[in-house]
Amino acid sequence: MKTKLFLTVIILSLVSVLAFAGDPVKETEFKVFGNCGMCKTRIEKTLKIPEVKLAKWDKKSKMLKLAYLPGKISVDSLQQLLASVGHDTEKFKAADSVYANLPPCCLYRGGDSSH
Ligand SMILES: [Cu+2]
Repeated sequence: MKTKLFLTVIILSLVSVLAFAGDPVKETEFKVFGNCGMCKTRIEKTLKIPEVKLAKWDKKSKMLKLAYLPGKISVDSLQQLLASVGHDTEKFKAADSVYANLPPCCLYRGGDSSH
């Protein structure tokens, strides 16, 4: 009786440890609009969070390569995070007020500015 309870406890704790250790890392990539090396730094710095294991943005292709924990954060949240620091994605646009505060070299929208 006692042994059975003990075994159950062991099994349950093993299961939870495995579930934790097995938190899967998923790789993905999506487009993030930006211009220069400063954009790269900003984009990659913004994603220095525990839920993201790797973030690499390519200036030429504008593609962001990501390794993240889908159990902890969604791609939408990550894209919203980037929009919140001024970088459009195909799904989320940065607020004009945030975009306007970027350094001139980072203004990637070109042509559609109102000044
Ligand atoms: Cu820039």
